[in-house]
Amino acid sequence: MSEYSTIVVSTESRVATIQLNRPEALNALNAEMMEEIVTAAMGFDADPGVGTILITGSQKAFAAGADIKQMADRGYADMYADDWFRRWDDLTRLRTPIVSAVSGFALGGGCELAMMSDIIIAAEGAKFGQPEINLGVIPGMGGSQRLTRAVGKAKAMDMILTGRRIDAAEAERIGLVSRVVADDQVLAEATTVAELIASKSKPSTQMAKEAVGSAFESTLGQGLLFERRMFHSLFATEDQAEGMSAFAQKRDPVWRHR
Ligand code: CO8
Repeated sequence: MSEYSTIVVSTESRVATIQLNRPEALNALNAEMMEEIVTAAMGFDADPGVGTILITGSQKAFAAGADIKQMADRGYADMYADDWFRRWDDLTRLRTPIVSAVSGFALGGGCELAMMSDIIIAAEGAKFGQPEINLGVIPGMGGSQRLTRAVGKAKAMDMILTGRRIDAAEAERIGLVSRVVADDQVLAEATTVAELIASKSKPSTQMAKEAVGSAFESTLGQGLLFERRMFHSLFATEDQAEGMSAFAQKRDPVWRHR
């Protein structure tokens, strides 16, 4: 029996999959699910047999938001005391690349969870939105910050102030998602991407993720220095020597560290 009740996990070909599994609530993210997602992802991050984490939902919903029913009766003191949603910070500190396969609704916390991943592959029918304004609140899992950094002020304000949903085509046009594919291809495409990343040298993929991530956390000067130092440090790895010799010898590299 699975150790989790709100998610289903599996590992194959160095890709660990976390499938959100509360179909009765369109995968609304309650406290238990948040805990399970973060715990599972942290375990995979520490597993040398895992190169990529893949997060997915159902065909109808990636996740329709934080669980409104669980939050409805809470007051300010409860929210502050629990520091509600703080646990998500742990997910964003993982070094393993995270790919999300998004079908159906990715609303509120669902959109924010997708934005915590590194690559979003969307189905043509996917719908993204930050509808919190219609509930008398605002995004609370990073939407005002990550969406604005991803798509800029004009679109972020449009989505967050009006609560308007956007379709996958618009999400790709504004830079929210990496790729859009046919509805029945989303998991296959995301798995292919995840396996490709997992087949590469792990120090390189982890440092690449850290370097791109630092663009969102630092000034340009600090980010450029961080990138350069990471780049230098990769010259301490066998995989740098292997990758560059393989190129010169016109053969595929055989990575030592995956
Ligand atoms: N929370 C709890 N239950 C939900 C949620 C949710 N976010 N979304 C759907 N459900 C439940 C429904 O209540 C329903 O349950 P039941 O059958 O018991 O009535 C079941 O899932 C199926 O949903 P619907 O019948 O509504 O399905 P439809 O296909 O008619 O509609 C929608 C789908 C459009 C996605 C609709 O369910 C909807 O609008 N959901 C809510 C979307 C939303 O507002 N999300 C944002 C939530 S708030 C958030 O994520 C961040 C909060 C930040 C707060 C900051 C605090 C610090």
